[in-house]
Amino acid sequence: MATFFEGESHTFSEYLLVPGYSSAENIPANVSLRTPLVRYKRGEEPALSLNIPMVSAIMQAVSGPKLAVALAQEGGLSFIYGSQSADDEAAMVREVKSYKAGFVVSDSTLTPDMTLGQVMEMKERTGHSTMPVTDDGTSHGHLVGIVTSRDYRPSRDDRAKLVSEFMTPREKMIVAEDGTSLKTANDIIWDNKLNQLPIVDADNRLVALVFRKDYDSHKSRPDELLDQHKRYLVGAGINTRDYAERVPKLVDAGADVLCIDSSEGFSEWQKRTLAWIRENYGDSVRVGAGNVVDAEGFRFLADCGADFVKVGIGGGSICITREQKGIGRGQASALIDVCRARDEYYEETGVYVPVCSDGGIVYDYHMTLALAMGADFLMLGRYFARFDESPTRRVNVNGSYMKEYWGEGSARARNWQRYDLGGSKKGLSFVEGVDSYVPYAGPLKENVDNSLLKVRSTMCNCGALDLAEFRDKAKLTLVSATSLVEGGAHDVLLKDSSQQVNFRS
Ligand code: RVP
Repeated sequence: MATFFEGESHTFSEYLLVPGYSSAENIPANVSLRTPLVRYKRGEEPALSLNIPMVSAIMQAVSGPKLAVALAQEGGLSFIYGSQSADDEAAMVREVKSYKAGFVVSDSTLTPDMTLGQVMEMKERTGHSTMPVTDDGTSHGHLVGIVTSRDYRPSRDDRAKLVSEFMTPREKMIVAEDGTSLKTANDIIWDNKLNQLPIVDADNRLVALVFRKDYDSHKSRPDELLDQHKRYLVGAGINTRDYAERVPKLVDAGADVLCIDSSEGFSEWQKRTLAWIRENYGDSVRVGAGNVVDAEGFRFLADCGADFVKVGIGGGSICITREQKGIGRGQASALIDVCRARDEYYEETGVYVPVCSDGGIVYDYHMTLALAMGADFLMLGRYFARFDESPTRRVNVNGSYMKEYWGEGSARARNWQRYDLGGSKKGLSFVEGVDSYVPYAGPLKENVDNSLLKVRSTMCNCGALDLAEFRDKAKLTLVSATSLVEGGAHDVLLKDSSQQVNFRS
């Protein structure tokens, strides 16, 4: 006879927090969101912690170097996607580790023979109006000029006009040499009333741009997540197939933590992967595993040596695993079960193995609920895909800006290793994810600040000043389908019709 879990499996929207006593101390500014990233023994400090409980999903449409930098600046961490060659993934890790705050590698570079029409299309796609011009159109080509929105008039100029006709040519530009400090670069910007300063090497190759508007923001980043050499922390996804080739390359590139990226982690393949890493690197390489949805799966991976365990099957916004295969579990029930197992494991062994809630976060309050239910940190895909820094295109769909977002199990990503169950057959036999659009939401920083302010504020309502205290004090209640209606605006005619759009954010 099969095992039947008691009760239904629930998701975040079916729960609410009941406030506790808040003292005068309980103000958002006093709340710490610092949280362990990897396992540690009782009485010891974890080798790696996050300053905010957010990591970005191991997905092509989410975690590239740009998002990794932006998130580390806020105190979180990205896992660079593994569904690319090991060399390409390692190059992305290197890009994050070599990033110098304030020096931006151009993602909107032109060639002199491009047209104004192409300039406008690139501006629409990237949202950037400052575009250096290089001989080969790459971000490190020989610098020949620069285009800003002051160089053309979209309403009057011919869209066939060439960049070489309206750019500011190199000889009229002020640039600085590679090696210039951020402080000096900013002095040059101020002294010459510039908006940006290109940095070039001795061979006149473009290295980076320094922007005037970035200066202030670089001065105030209290939570940024840095290693001992003051470089940003970054993670990387691996799979259970090519780890012997991939892991050394990622470690060599400087990845701070790895994570086995799999839709279902309660398997011999994960055990073998973890064992191989321990044999070859001991504890010097940190690696998370998953995904699981119950206590049994958690204990298996914890015993195999996983540094953290990821929870969630089928709850991702782009995921159709439950429909395709009939496996999974409501994210809240899975998380509660696994967090209980983590606490029991800690009691028994004195080893704390952090739990990551992966997928299914739609509203900001879902983050708060997941943390209250016991998650040490959250992995988010859809949330980050909406921001400027995600690697996908921004497109206009019926008058609204959208970003593309596709699942790793979609035909587009072709990440068969994530869904692989061994055997000689390689490739996706059926899809477990979709290709979609999500509403564009602007810069990461503003959104993360806003979401976490809500988390902090709710923690204060529950009388908690850190995440461990929050877990202990949280009181949660299931809500009925009828009271869900009561929770939104109801029985009024909204004046602002935009509040009635169906997209949830
Ligand atoms: P969400 O944040 O709800 O968009 O979910 C992101 C998560 O969905 C990922 O971290 C991953 O676990 C899962 N995923 C990624 N691709 C797919 C798929 O194609 N089925 N699912």
